[in-house]
Amino acid sequence: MERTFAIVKPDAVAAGNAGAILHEIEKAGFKIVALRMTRLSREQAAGFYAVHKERPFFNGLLDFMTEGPVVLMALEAPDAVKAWRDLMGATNPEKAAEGTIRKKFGTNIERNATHGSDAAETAAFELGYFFRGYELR
Ligand code: FUP
Repeated sequence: MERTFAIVKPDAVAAGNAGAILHEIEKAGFKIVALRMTRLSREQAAGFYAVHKERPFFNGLLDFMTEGPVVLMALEAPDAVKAWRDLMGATNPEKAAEGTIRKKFGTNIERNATHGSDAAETAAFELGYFFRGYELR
């Protein structure tokens, strides 16, 4: 078993798609280990996306990620990091495969409905960034 970190981003929550996305996650066989709805501060979002701080899209990404509530989740499944990224589809919804979450619920490369850790080490950092140890037992 492996764990990964997922976010239902502000676009998807505002559009009323959080429930449908959680349903897709459960249908695909993930166990939702921890879940919290919150609105990120700019500081929280900047820390989370620190690897992108030199990128031209960084400020726009922070505007977007703080514009409304998000749903934060710890997901568990065999090979969870890859399985969740496969279910989400490509970063750009226009390039995402049919049937993927970003294809169904995303709008463009920024407003792409969900986040998923890109590696096991990233998942460990991201889970620890948003959840307390006792929430991940
Ligand atoms: P992903 O791992 O699929 O979430 O994609 P990246 O780590 O490359 O990018 C992280 C987030 O930055 C994306 F979800 C959306 C945002 N982004 C942009 O807004 N513009 C870009 O050109 C690339 C990424």
